[in-house]
Amino acid sequence: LTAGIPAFVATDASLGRHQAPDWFTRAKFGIFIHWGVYSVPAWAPVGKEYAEWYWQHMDDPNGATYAYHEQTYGRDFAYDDFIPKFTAAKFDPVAWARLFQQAGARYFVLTSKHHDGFCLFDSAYTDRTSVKLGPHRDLVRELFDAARSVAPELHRGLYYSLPEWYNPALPWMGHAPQNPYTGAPLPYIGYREVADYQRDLQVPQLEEIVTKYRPEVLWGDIGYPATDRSVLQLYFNQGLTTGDQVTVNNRMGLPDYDFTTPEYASTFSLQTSIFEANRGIDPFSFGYNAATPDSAYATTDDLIAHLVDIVSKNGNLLLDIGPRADGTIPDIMRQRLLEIGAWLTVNGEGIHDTTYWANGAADGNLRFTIRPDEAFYLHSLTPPSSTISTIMPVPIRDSDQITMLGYQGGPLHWTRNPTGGITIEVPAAAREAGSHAWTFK
Ligand code: FUL
Repeated sequence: LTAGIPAFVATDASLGRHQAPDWFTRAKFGIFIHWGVYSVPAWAPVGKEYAEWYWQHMDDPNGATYAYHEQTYGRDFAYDDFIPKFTAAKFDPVAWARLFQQAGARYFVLTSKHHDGFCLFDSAYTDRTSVKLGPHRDLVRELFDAARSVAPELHRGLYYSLPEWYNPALPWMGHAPQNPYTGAPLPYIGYREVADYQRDLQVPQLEEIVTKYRPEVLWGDIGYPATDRSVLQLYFNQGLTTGDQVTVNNRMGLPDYDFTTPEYASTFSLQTSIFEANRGIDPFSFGYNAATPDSAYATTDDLIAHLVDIVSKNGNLLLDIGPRADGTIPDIMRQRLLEIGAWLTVNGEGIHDTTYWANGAADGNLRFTIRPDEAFYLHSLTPPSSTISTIMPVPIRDSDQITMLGYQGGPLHWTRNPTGGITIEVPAAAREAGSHAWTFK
């Protein structure tokens, strides 16, 4: 520790005082990446199940994946037989980092280990990793290094699943790996025996990812088995020493967290403490689902409306992409990200670095954001007709001018309504200058 900097200690008082850092509350938009062995089968009933849950679902005789797996790969093809096909052969971490930047994201969070127990980083506690198996590369290291060099302003985060479904030391699903059709026991490839899952594997691995990769977001999942407060103590103390402004989510099984994480939620209410909503571009999957037709993916209109809605309610959107097993990012996902980025290039001043308007976030299809001591923004989630009216009294003085971002035709005519709201006249040229969502300042 740096001399003079008081250490966080694992007490209710010090850990409970930690808050999401400024960069995180200003970021508004991040990219979530679910990538792993499940990216090889890349299959789930479209819109119904998460494709990254393939192993769990193939284990369920009543589920569609059980039958799909038998037909496609045969009864003797184990989940771990997918490992050699997880090649990352075309993984271009520099291109990924540039894409996230072009999307207007301020941070990303990569799965360092999902529920299948396969690590995308080099671990001293298991050989079930992308370094010892599959790609034989440290994928976390490569993406972090690439981002640091080509997009240093992108904040870097790691997801970590606290449990593993079939780890023999803590079989969450009730048993170690077995053939779902015959019940015959199977190896858990790369497993090194540990006596106590939490003490000998989970806590040391969390310490490992914190110290080796210095994530600025630690995104635990499931909350079980709850980790130890010493992990947060180490993480926060390291932040004090390095100057990293770090933050932790609410799924570590601990009472101390900086933000909540609603998953695939579609409606939000304004909250005074920051939250981070997550979902995929896929209608219902984080991992790549090759069965999802392009037509089923969320449209750019949907995603931008979602982003604006969330930001107006004091949230960030962590939007997930599922790369393929070879490391390529499906075109439909790339296209959505680039379109969001193009929109943010024009309209981002009403999103990034803003805060919610405490008097009310929503008025029909309108949303509001504000820059402290600066501009007030009104966003229309649907194409405006010839006028836009608010019912709510908005903080605009008689002398203020209203413009539309992306429209070069100058200030728009506006009047005050008897209710205290305003009516803005929107010429056709202004409506046509915008797309996805229309932002007035
Ligand atoms: C959930 C997981 O079970 C999903 O697979 C996904 O990782 C999501 C973000 O969190 O709890």
